[in-house]
Amino acid sequence: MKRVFGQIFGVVLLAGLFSHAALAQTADPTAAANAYVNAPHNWQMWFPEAGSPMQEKIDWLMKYVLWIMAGIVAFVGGLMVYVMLRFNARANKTPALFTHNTLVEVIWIVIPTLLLAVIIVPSISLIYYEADDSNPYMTIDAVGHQWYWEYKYESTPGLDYTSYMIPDDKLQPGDIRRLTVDHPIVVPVGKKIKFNISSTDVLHGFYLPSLGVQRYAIPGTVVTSWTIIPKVGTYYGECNQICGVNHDAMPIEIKAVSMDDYLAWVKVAQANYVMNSFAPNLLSSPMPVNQFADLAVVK
Ligand SMILES: [Cu+2]
Repeated sequence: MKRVFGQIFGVVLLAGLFSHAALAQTADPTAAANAYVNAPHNWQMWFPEAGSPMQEKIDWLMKYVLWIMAGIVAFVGGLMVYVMLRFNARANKTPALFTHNTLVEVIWIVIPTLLLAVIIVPSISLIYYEADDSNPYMTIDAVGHQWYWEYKYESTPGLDYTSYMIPDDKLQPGDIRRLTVDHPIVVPVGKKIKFNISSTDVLHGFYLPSLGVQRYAIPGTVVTSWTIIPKVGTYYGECNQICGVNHDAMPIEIKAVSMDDYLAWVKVAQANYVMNSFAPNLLSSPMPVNQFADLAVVK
């Protein structure tokens, strides 16, 4: 009897393993990214958790300047209270008549200058760090449309698709209202990703707060930014330029996955939703890369 049970158990176990293997083959390659979700939450009081080295540096600079500012506010506030109590008319029946004090004047010029110097050095180095989009592993064109995003993978010919927000009545369990999209950006973890940001109609904003990316999407020109995402997960952003009536309906969802999952996703994406457009005629028009080039020649 025990042997029969053992055989049945073995068969069930094997069947389970095979069905799991079959499932794994058809599963969404980006599913692992759902384990860690970096999205805004209720009563959030601070920046989102940094998801990239750029946002870590921005976080650091923000706190560094905040502490300097808090020190200045405390010092100046305390000084004002002291002056009001110590040097008011009631406490000084016969006022002093001097108008200058060289030492005090030197101090109130030198100390603020030093403060500006200790702020400007890390600020400028961060600006240079942000601007350095050289040697990316891959480049993605992010094109703003009224009102959705289009993503084009320059390294993967033909991989060019649209990304629409999931409307409230179509949300699935686990989706985030006003942030989850039908086709997110998918990138490999730990690789430098460059974004070429543009627009086909009006000003949009390519804004990924947890990655430290914020750039205008401007019709007729290309603005670049970049990111490295070290941790597998899903990150969210939004268009943050008022771009029309559905401005709130063009969020950005970006999934960072392992290189294997990324390559598997590229195959799935190429097969399933290359140019998955709801508005094919809009997308088939070529992007105006530099519509003002002729003007430059006239000048
Ligand atoms: Cu927009």
